[in-house]
Amino acid sequence: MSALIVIDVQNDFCPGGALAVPEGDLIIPGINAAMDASEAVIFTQDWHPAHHSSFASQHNGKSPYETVEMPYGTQVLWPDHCVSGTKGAAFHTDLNTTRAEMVIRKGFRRDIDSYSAFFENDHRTPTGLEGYLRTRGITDLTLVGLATDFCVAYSAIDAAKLGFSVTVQLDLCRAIDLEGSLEAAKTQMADAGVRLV
Ligand code: VGL
Ligand code: ZN
Repeated sequence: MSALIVIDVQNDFCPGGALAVPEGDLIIPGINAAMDASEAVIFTQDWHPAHHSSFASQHNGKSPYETVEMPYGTQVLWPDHCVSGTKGAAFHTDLNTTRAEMVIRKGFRRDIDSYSAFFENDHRTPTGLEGYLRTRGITDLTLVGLATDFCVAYSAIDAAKLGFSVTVQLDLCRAIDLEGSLEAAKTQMADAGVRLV
């Protein structure tokens, strides 16, 4: 069984949002169409408490897009975004949510970020999505959404490592692209056995 996984199509990642991904809204009509043709549909939602440790505002003297060392490794600092319950964290109103059978929220622990839909950034703390997919008998995943080089790539690589058959549909994704991060992410996904189409 296959599933479409729609990653983080939220107001804050679309133009006008706090961490806008260029053209982030342009992929929405295509994602809506892809849902019609999918067996199962699962959404992810970036969902941070106020004062999340990935926010530059929580680190003295740091600006967005600088990095800090966290116990789990290097962390890029972001503008405050996707604070749980706010309009910025809501799905974009153009996104058709009627087919979403499961919404997996991530990044809700203050001290650890979570790009991947499967594991937090320590690569160990599970979100529960793996168990959900396995108990439903879902083996084949197509990932679309935002941002190609962060949440989509981390999710795709973890899914491939877990043994799922993974496709990323690049025309239905858009990237943040910090210092070549898009090209690096594509290489890492390909190396992990992710099919890029
Ligand atoms: C994301 C940065 C911070 C993403 C989430 O959805 O790609 N990027 N939080
Ligand atoms: Zn985030």
